[in-house]
Amino acid sequence: MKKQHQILVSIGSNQGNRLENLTTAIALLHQEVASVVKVSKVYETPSWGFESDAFFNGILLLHSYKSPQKILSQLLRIEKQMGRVRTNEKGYQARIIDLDVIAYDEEIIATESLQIPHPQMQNRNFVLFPLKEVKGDWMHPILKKTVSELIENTEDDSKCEIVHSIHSPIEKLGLQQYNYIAIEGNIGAGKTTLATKISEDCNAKLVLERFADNPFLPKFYKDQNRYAFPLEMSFLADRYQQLTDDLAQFDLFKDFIVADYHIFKSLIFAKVTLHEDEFRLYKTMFDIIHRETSKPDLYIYLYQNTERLLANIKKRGRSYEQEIPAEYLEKINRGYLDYIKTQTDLNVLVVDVSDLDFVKKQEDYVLLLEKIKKQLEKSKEEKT
Ligand code: PH2
Ligand code: MG
Ligand code: MG
Repeated sequence: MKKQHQILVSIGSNQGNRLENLTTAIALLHQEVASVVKVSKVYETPSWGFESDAFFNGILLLHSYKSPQKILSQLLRIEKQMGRVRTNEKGYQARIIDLDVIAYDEEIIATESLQIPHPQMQNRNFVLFPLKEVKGDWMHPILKKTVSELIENTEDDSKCEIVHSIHSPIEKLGLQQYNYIAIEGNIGAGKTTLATKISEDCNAKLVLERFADNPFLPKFYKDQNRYAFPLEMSFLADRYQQLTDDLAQFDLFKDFIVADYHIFKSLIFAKVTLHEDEFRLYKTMFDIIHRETSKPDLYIYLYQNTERLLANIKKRGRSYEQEIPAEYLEKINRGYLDYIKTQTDLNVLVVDVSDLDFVKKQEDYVLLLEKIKKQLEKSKEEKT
């Protein structure tokens, strides 16, 4: 999967309740445009380049798959939505909100409607100071200078003082206080996509199943009777090894772990694919092994209707998956739901994602994050 783009946006206001204008814009951006991952402190600074009231300024780090043009047009829409009117007068005007794209990864874009990096950024303390906080390692792709070097070299001597601090919508979710979230779901439900996005946005360590390495999988889809048992055993061995390694290896620079599977997946699939006597043997082995693995703080089951599962499988195009029949997917779904019903001390969140698109629609992604937050808080309250 492609990584999301990192977009740096400058935010400013010098009319009305300036702090409220910034927080409103941040909330709207996160809800409708892209994940607002980091927010700098709020700086107060005299109007630069024109006579007007002092500004509140800051820098935001956004994560998104969207193009720079798309981001720009959505920023302009939010400015409008908040009541900004652009006049035909020459020069800068006082404004309740201004949202500018400063950088899009380290790309250079020069079109009539969009210039990236922002052509004035190196001349503005109110951009450089907060930028250093949010992404100090960013390198200007034309000037070939780091943010610190741009600050050393700037001719701007205007005052730029920290006056407030605000948390980013991602920080406000509070996921940092947990250890381990497992995302589950049927084949093609979107587990890996969601786990990857959450890990990027929330600074989590990502644990992905190494499905592609399993030599029995293509054989199994051709001859289930012959290959189900070695397939399930090798999956179990692999998942156990990976989870015990990855969950034990604490990463100092990450806030928690997000995985696109849970060890019990093995048992759920084995129950569907194995004969009864084989399953009994398998279950004995499983019970010995799984005791050693730690339990997630939250187990998310992404429910997706069969039609969309089949469409997703087709779209990702793994050749050996193309013949999977709808009945098989329905059995697996049943297996998951039966398992979930019996888990009284597992913190489970079932989300029907059939009508959601958490990659293309930011609102859908935010909805999912809010559900995750609520479920984690609920279980925390129940424990105390
Ligand atoms: N934006 C401008 C022009 N001048 N001065 C400050 N202090 N802050 C701004 O955001 C700002 C400015 C054009 O967009
Ligand atoms: Mg501007
Ligand atoms: Mg602008």
